Amino acid sequence: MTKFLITSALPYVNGVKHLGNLAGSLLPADIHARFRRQTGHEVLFLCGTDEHGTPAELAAQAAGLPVADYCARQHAVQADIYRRFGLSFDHFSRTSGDANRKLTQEIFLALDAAGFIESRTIRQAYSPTDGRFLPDRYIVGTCPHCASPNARGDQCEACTRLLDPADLVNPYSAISGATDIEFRETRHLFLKLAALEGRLRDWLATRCNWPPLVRSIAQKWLDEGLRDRCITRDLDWGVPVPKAGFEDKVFYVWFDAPIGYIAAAAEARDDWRTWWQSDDVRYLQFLAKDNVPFHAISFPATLLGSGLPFKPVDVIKGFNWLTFEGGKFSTSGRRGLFTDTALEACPADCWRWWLAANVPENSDTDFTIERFVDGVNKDLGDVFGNLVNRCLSFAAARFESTVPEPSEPGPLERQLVLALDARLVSLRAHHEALAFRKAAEEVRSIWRLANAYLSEAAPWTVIRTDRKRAATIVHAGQNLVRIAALVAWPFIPFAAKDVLDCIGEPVVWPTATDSLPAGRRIRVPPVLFPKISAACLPPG
Ligand code: B3M
Ligand code: ZN
Repeated sequence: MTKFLITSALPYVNGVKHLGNLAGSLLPADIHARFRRQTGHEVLFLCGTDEHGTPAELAAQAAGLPVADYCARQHAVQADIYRRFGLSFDHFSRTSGDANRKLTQEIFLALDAAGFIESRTIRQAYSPTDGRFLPDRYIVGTCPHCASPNARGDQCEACTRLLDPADLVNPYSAISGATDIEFRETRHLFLKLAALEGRLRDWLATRCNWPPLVRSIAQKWLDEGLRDRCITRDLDWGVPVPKAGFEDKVFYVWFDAPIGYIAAAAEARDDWRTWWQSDDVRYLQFLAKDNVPFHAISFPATLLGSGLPFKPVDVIKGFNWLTFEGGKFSTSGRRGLFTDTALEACPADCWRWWLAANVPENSDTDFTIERFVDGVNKDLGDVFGNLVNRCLSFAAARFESTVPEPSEPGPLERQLVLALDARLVSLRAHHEALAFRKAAEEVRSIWRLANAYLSEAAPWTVIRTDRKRAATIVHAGQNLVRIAALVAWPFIPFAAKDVLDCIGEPVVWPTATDSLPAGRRIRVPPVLFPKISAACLPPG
């Protein structure tokens, strides 16, 4: 048994997240956490809301609420949505909590003592109209790299490059729209990333098993040379900087947010140090590609430089973008489908299945209502739902709602076990390799295999002449229903659990030869996946 520490990127607290956010970190992390639990491992699965920084302040302002109240409210809204999506976090934390403040300050002090923090005078964007400095998202302009007109002071969303406000062309204030931006001198603290480059390279060299998307982004960063990063901001909301002369500043949100992973563990478990400080834990992070630089470079550098015994990540699984009907999802522009409205339109399992089976793993993937409706109706309705219903209903009608006593298996059953065995081995390998699309494909193949067996063995015909043989087939069919539900469980936990409850089975990892005890009473679930149509879905 290995211990698995699994984290999903912490969604910004502002606003309800869209399906792209779900597909690009939260959902795959949950599927993996479920798979690891199902195969008998100890798992600590953590997430939380990222509550500091300018996104939270700007959204609170727009909502007319004090930022602390706004964050508390939005945290609860997001936590509830994720619960309804079946995301099985062991803890859903908040980066504005005490644990994160203490840990962030402790790690900063250790970095400072080790000589990796430097105070520098910089020129910062200042708006006389607003009477304040404009860090990060408070300033907007044209990206110097890709010419996108909506680049923010900290990062260009279009090309994902990290920016300094001074890089922006034609900058203006996000508060007032004022263009009279000046650059004034002020003192800030920097994390000396350049001085940590050697250590980071050595550490990254031990991570050669990372998926190519993440490795190439990390490598590109290293090859371009690391620039020291300013980790303080002129804001009120955030973790206070524990250093003389900086009392009126807070840490940059990207400094404290990943430390939130450690804080979440500290809040969740008394033995949290064993999760963060021991070698028998495998630590996996799930995140979208724009978050890779922070997780592969700056957060590991922070931990390595601190000299504190926190374990940097073992594997980062990064995702490309999910697009919506040919364009970008946009939270600010409310373009696309959002997690709250999605749940009103269709059960969580439908979204989970489609998004996992089409997860933007090797390239960007386009969500369209048509592809979604078609995929859900086929895979969940025609294949999985149909398998469960026709098999269990037949057993109910002809075998008094019990598991019949089987007789000797025939050639069909022997072939079936061999085929299933191979598929289960490959499914497990895909899960272990974090290959989500392939894992979903394999699940679909197992469902198809089960349906093909039933169609070929045709118990409804056989029973007219040979009840004993029909009993063997129905028994094999019920075993198949069990396996079909068990392999489905990480993907569609609600429906899978309903089916397992009907046949009286717990969640475990199946083998091809497992067999339900004859005589057990079973129930037939209602139609698992009634057909959906585009008409029930919001237009986005
Ligand atoms: N909140 C960005 C995002 O939601 C950021 C992730 C933090 S992970 C420590 O995409
Ligand atoms: Zn750009």
